Amino acid sequence: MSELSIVAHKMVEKNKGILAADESTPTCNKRFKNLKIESTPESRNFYRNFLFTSLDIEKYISGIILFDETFYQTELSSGMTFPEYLISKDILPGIKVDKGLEDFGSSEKLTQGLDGLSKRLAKYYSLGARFAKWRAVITPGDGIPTDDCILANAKNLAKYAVKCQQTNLVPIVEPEVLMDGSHTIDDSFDITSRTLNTVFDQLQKHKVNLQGIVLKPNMVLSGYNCSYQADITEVAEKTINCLSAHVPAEVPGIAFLSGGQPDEDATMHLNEMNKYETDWNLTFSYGRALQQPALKAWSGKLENVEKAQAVFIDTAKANSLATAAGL
Ligand code: 5MM
Repeated sequence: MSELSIVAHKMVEKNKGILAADESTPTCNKRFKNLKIESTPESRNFYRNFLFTSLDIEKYISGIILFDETFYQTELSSGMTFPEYLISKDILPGIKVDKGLEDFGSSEKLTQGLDGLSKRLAKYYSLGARFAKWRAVITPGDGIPTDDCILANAKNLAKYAVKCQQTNLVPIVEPEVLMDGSHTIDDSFDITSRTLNTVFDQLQKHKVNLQGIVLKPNMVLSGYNCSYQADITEVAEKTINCLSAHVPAEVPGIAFLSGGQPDEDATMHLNEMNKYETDWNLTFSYGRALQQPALKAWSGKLENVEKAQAVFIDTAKANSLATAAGL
């Protein structure tokens, strides 16, 4: 097996999943502000430090996606950089490398970040990163998403994936169909199908080695404002059917994003999907669904850190069990 394939398999290993801790500074500011926590480089370092040093984290977490600022920050008791510290715990360090969203027409988005990407990837690899992440955003709505927007995002994802693999970094390919909106679960199914179809077509056209990627898709859900909310079994069935129709068997694993679902729903959907026989390992790459309970338990107070770490580990453990339908 190639280095890429070995790392990709390790990222989606059974009983483990990925912690998405790659919130950009504006997103982190927003999450902190909701709980009246001051957001400074020091408070963000402190928060990531206590999450990553939670007892037994390595039993449940295979890899952590970092934002550039965090990549250069340090584990506070050893002074090691976070990538060095994670490697010492046998957790793979990853890095978000897209540069965010730009308008595409009046109501859609195109992810940016290809300029200078190869150079940035080589630097991150030399400092310990073993995988990268690029998120494309597809917006359901009136007359959208357009085929043009899906194609433009898929091309950028494929170009990013090629550059990652040239640098021996496993690309997480993240085409996110947003869950906000009043679209039905069948709309979500159709849009996710169109998106995955175009993404894999572009990955194949660009000759991306599919054994050396991890797919990070949305689940197929009812839009949050839709009057009919599909239950856990329907979400699992429709998501599996959608993925089975579009994701080639060579892909080692699928690590879902949580997309703002209630934490327990994200866990139970993953658990239900793992009752199916699939070609790929199914795990999590959650941001909010893994962090929200711990962030709330901490609320910026020193005396709450131990409790917040315990809450984080409970959440990680529940999701680890869900990767084997163990709940
Ligand atoms: C969709 O967001 C990704 C997964 O997080 P959720 O499980 O909460 O949906 C997440 O990795 C996201 O891409 C990062 O937090 C970076 O987001 P921003 O908006 O700061 O680029």
